[in-house]
This record gives sequence, structure tokens and C-alpha cells, in this order.
Amino acid sequence: MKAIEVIDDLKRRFPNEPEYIQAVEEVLTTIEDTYNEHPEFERYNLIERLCIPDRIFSFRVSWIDDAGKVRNNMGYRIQHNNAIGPYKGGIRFHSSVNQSILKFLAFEQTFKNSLTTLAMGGAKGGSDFSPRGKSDMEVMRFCQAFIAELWRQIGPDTDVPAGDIGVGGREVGYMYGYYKKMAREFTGTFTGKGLEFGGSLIRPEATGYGNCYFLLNMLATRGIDIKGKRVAISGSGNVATYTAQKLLELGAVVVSMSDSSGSIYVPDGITPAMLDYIFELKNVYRGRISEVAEEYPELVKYYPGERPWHHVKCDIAMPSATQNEIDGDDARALLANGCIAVSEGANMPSTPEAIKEFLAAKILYAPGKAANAGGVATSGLEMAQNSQKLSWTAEEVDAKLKQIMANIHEQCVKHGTEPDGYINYVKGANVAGFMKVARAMMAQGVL
Ligand code: NDP
Ligand code: 2IT
Repeated sequence: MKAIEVIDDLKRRFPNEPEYIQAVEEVLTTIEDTYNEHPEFERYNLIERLCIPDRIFSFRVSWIDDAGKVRNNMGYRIQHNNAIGPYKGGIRFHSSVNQSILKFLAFEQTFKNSLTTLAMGGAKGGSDFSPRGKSDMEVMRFCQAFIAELWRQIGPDTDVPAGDIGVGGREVGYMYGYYKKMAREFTGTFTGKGLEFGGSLIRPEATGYGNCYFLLNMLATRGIDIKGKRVAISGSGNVATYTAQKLLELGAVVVSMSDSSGSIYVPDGITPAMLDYIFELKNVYRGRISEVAEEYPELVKYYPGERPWHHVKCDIAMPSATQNEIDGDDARALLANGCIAVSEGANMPSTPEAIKEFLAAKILYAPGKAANAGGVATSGLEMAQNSQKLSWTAEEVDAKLKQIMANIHEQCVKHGTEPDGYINYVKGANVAGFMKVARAMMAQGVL
């Protein structure tokens, strides 16, 4: 396999899908050598079958808003690969959603899920519907219309969706409820469910906590203590807020958060009371991050329209908002400001140019498919609990999450350590994630 030839061919066949091509290119260029050590892979044209999703469902979602107007959105589910387990991955509701973005996410999910060591294939779904500014009833009607189309394609051993951007506990509850009504079954077909109906303790916290655990493993390779380290976080949703919570517990100083309208800079660090305010602001009032600066004018500065990377002096960056939110300039600014580690809560937040900068500077750099895998891993634990009709304690789930993140770190070290000792986590995560899926695909024949 020549990575460049496969990529060129995919570009020709899918010319309007830049995010998908970007994700494929990152993986193929790092696994090329390993792949070519196995001529049997090429005989089975494994690479093309691994890059192109098994199937894509796309459909119109029609719903009625509070004013009685009929609205139409697009809905999708990409079932990418189920070689190692049922399709598994989140659902994203955001105005930017399109097929290219969901294809990149489903592709990434396949490798991420493989890294968790649990039996989960890769999928992703979503809609260009945005819950922002919609009433609860509108969100409910939309979720029901979305599942009315999708329910036949998902199931506890077929395809198990969960949350992502714009989809949290509220949306999962509405979608799961409608799924249950249509399928006439009470099974673990969604993860991220409410605790009263099959959800797992620690699932809401898991992506952010898991990213912090991964970061601790990375810092340990250089004997660095997290206490007192200044951390810039982007986003202020599920992943960002629980990352901040765990960082405060660990004694780090969280100096920024953001949303799509701008970012806040908190030179002395976000306090526990401020973080409580942010949780309430985001989850109850569904407000904006700018309101934190209004509430704490002496402590917080707001930068409208800006991402956190330029104006914040930080030791560590944990991008936790969206794809391509750190470009080459942002990466250079972070490095110039003394950043020693980047651990990605979001999926593909760094552009290829930014990744090049981080690797060239030989800082600790963890790609999302390793660092944010704690979320889906805990979804896997939720599936296991649902199958057994049992609930584990928060301590049990947290201990398993820590162990899984340590395992992922170990796999990255094993497959990504370069001759000079530098751990290339991009290569490590891609090679480790790929090999398990590849072996499973080989064993199952051409499908
Ligand atoms: P949320 O919807 O809870 O939060 C998303 C946050 O990112 C919000 O602050 C939002 O701001 C901001 N954001 C979204 N889109 C953009 C954009 N285009 N530009 C700038 N800011 C943006 O989502 P999550 O916290 O769940 O997800 C965040 C990231 O983490 C995503 O990349 C997701 O794929 C990834 N992830 C999530 C997991 C999970 O379990 N939830 C697991 C693994 C990865 P605003 O309110 O203004 O839109
Ligand atoms: O990107 C991700 O890993 C998620 N949004 C979580 C997926 C899941 O199935 O828990």
C-alpha cells in the first residue's frame, strides 16, 4: 500500500469531504510501514475496506417548531466498521454537521474503540439541527422525529449511539424513550442514559476525567507533576467542564474556557465556585461563556470571537470543543508561550500543520483517539452493566476507567516510541488501534 495513492483515490471519489480525507490521511501515513509488513493485508485490499464505511444512512427529519412551522433537517448514521464489536459512537447535533464530518468521526471512532480493549466497532451519527435556542419541546419533537427514521438500524447488539456535541443527557433521554416505544424493548441501545434508566455512574464525567488520567500518564514519562501547572481548556460543554473539575481536584490551575462565541481568560485560575457557576450556566440556563466575565468582572477577561491559544500563557492545552480548532499559528503561539503538553478532549482539534509543530517540538502530544477514549470506554462499561442488568459503583467504574486509560497509554508507548526515546502518540495510537481491527477483518473474510 502506498498511503499517498490510497488518499489520492479517496480524494477523487469523495471530493467534497475534506474532514474525512484529513482523518484518513493522518492514519494512513502513520500505519503505512506496519501495514506493508503484512502482505496478506494488501491481498485482501484491507485498507480500502477499512477507510470506506460499511454503510451510511441519510434521511430527512421533519418536525414542527413552537410557532407551528414545519422544519426540515438532515439526519445521518455512519456505520463504519463492526469487525470487533457492534457499531458504537455518538450522535452530534450542530448546524455544521454534514456527511464529511460524520465520516471522519466514524473513521476515528473505529480506531479509538479498538484502543479501549472493549468489543466495540465504530460509528457516528447526527444532524444539522442545533438545539441551541430551541425549547425543550422542540428538542423533544426533533429527537422523536430523528429516531422515527433511525430506530430500525440500531439495537443493543447492532449499533449503540451516545452523545457528542449538542447531544447530552436530555437528548439521549428523548431519543432513548422514543426508541424504546418503537422497538418495544428495554435494552441498552443508547449509552449516556439517565441513572434511573440504565445509565452508568461516571459516564457524564468519563471523557474529561479520562483525558486527565491520560495526561497524568504522559507527564509521568517525564517526571512532571501536574500540581500548579497552568492549563488552557477550550469549550465549556460536557468534556471541557469535567476536565476542569478533575484538574482542580488534581491541583492544576485552569486559566481558560470558551464557546463558539469567544473565550474567557482567568489569570489566577478558575475557582471551584466559578466552575459550579459554569456547570449551572451551561446545563440549566444554557447560557454563554461571556456571562462568566459578567458574573466575575475582577477575575475574568472575555475575548469575543477568539480561541484561547494566543492570549493565554499555559503549560498544558486541552482542546475540548471541536475539530480543527488549533491551527499552525495557534500551535506556534502555544509553543512560544512554553506549552509542554497537549492532550485532546475533542476529536481532531489540531490541524495537520499544528500536529507537525507539536511533533517537531517533541512535546507530549496525545491525539483525541487516545486521550478522549475514556468517554466511549465508559459507554462500553455501561453496555456491560446493561447486559448484566447490574449497576456498578462510581468507585468501580472510575477504577476501570483509570485502568483503561493506562492501558491505552501503554499501547501508545509500545507502538509509538521512536529510536531517540520520543513517544509519538499519534503513531502509537494509530498502529495499535489499526492492528486489532485489521486482524479481526482478516479472520472474517472479505465482507
Ligand atoms: P458539548 O456540546 O457538550 O460542548 C461543545 C462545546 O464546544 C461548547 O462549548 C460549544 O460552544 C463548543 N463548540 C462546538 N462547536 C464549536 C465550533 N464549531 N467552534 C467553537 N466552539 C464550538 O459537546 P462535548 O463536550 O460532548 O464535545 C466536545 C468535543 O469532544 C467534540 O469534539 C466531541 O466530538 C468530543 N468528544 C466528546 C465525547 C463525549 O463523551 N461527549 C467523547 C469524546 C470526544 P457553543 O455552546 O457555542 O456551541
Ligand atoms: O467521540 C466520542 O468518542 C463520543 N462522542 C462518545 C461515543 C460513545 O459512544 O460514548
